[in-house]
This record gives sequence, structure tokens and C-alpha cells, in this order.
Amino acid sequence: MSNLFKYQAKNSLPNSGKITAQSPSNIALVKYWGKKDIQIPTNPSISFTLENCHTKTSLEFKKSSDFKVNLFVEGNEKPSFIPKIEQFLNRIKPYCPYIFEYELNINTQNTFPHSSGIASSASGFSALSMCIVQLEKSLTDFDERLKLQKASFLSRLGSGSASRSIYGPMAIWGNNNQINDSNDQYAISHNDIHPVFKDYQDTILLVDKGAKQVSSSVGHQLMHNHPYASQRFSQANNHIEKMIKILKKGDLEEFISITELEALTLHAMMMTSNPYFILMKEGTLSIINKIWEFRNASNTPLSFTLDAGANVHLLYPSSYKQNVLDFIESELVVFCENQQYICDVVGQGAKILKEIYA
Ligand code: 2P0
Repeated sequence: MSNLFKYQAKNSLPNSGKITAQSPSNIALVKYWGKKDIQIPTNPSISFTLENCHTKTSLEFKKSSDFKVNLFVEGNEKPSFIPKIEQFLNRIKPYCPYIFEYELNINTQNTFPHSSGIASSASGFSALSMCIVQLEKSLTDFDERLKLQKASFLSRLGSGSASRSIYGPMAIWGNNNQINDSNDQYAISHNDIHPVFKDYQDTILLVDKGAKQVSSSVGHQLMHNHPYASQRFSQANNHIEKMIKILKKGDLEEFISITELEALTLHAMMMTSNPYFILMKEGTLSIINKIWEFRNASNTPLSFTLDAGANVHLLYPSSYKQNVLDFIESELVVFCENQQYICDVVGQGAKILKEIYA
């Protein structure tokens, strides 16, 4: 158990209250794929924090002799999500025993469409974790920095990538000997970036909105005994070290090359797992080829990355926004389900919107 995040009560618990937090999704440039023990990554990852794709969660708590949790998504009760939430709450119990003194109502809503293929676990677990640490802040005397570290630590126990959503504009999670303060327990903010990256654009093309055939949890497990695992983990360490220099310098050519290599390596790991699987669709490959043609022909610094799914994230400087949107409209929307895409930009991380105690 991490002593840093042990709960030390100072004040008595409020009888009831409601805390609302907002937390974004994020997109990894160097990917987390493979974990051990309880949510410990097998290599470090770095991500852009997003702005528009986020989850808003309110945690209502009322003192009760019987612990109970109710979950509502967009106002509708969702008992099917309860086991996952209870597993999370039990995992964080040693660090946040106070939540078991209450009956909890968790109300959550996403700005991005349901089943858009955009994972809601990163924004969802980080928003809930922010609510929980905010309640703790009212009981003890930890400072803002420690509060965010604990929020990231708790988020990680819900979903690994959620640990990175707490911080903007970028976050690093996982230990690398060359990166100060990097560690496996919680993410750290990464700000040392060239101005071009501060409002970098991420336009997400929704190629396939259906449920994935293989979940990320299964994908992570398949990195155990994967024939290329050790090469992959050392490559990711090498990539994150390079990426930090690229981000500082604003070297777009190198940025494109590492970002796309990471995306394709992630999917190569899936295609060479046993059992093997493919999450890209025909549209994914068509879009990648179109991006390469467009980049060669127009010299636009447009690159792509992929998450664990078929959707394609288009990454580019804000000064090219109109050119890229014109290209998407004329050449890429045909590969999107219902011609749908989402425009997002690098953002600032999780925040508390409101808190009431009684
Ligand atoms: C990432 N992904 O770095 C990588 C790249 C998907 C591809 O983290 O099991 O939902 O909840 O810790 O965080 C997706 O895995 O996995 C993921 P869990 P998570 O963003």
C-alpha cells in the first residue's frame, strides 16, 4: 500500500453533500499496452489531454449505515455498470475508507456520443476520482498538488489511461529513468512543450462506432508471453525519451514519424498476439493511405494516431485547421460511420465544478 495516499482524517465527515467534477479523455502518443500486478504499466506512456471529449460526474453522498451505490448515466439508472464501479471502490478502499460511510448516487454524462468507439473509462474514472479526492480535501489538509496526485493514483486503479486525464496539456504515466518524477503509481503533468503543441488539434474520425471485438483488458493480458513484448517495452521507453525532446523543440517531422510508428506498433502487437486480432477496419487503412498522399502532396504536417479501435485521430497544428477540415470533408468523411467526426484540441485536464456539504 502506498503510504503517500493513505487517508488521514482530521475533520468529521459531512452528513451529506454533492461534488461535481469534469474530466477529459486523452490520446496517447506513446502507448500503454501491457500491464502487471494491479494496474502497473509495463512501459511508460505520454498523451495529449483533450478538451471537448469529457465526462461530467456528480457524486452525491448521504451518511448511511449500509453502504450502497446507485449509478445514473444521463439520468437513467444503469445497474449493469455497478459491478465495475464496486470493483473500483473496493480497490480504492484502503486509501478512501470514508466513501463506505455513505450511500452514493453517481450521476454521469459524456459530451461524446454513446458507443462512438471513444473510451469513456479514462474520462469516467478520472471524473469520479476527482469527486472522491475533493471530498477528502474537505476532511484533511492535503494541498492541491497532492490532491491531484491522489486523483491520478485512484484513477489508475479504475483504468490505466485514466491516470493521465487529470493533467493537461500532456501527461506521462509510468517510470522512465530519464524522466524526473515519472512513476508507475500516478501520472505527472508534462508542460515543457513548444507553443505549436499547446493548441494542437485532434479530429477524431468515427470509422466504427460498434463495440470492439476484443477489449483493451484482454489486449493488455495478451502482452504476457507475447513474442515481441520485451522489444516493444524497450522501444516505448526509447520513444518516450525521443518524444520529450521533439515536443520541446517543436520538430513536427520527427513528431509525425514517432506518433505514426507508435500507432502502427500498437496494432502490430494486436496482430501478433496469440490469439491474434485486428481492430482496424477497411476505412482505417483507407484513411491512413489518404493522409500519406495528402501529406506528400501538400506538405501539411498532418499525422494520425490510433487508439485500441478502428477510429483515426488526426493530429495537426491549429494553423492548418481549415486546410485539414476541407481535406476531411472532401476525402475522408466517406469512411466515417454516418459521416461523423469530432473536433477536439489539447486541453487542461480535470476540474471541480461545484461542491456542496451539509
Ligand atoms: C493508451 N490504450 O495508452 C492505450 C493505447 C489503448 C491503446 O490505455 O485495463 O482502458 O482499464 O487499464 O486504459 C486502453 O486501455 O486499460 C489504453 P485498463 P485502458 O491510451
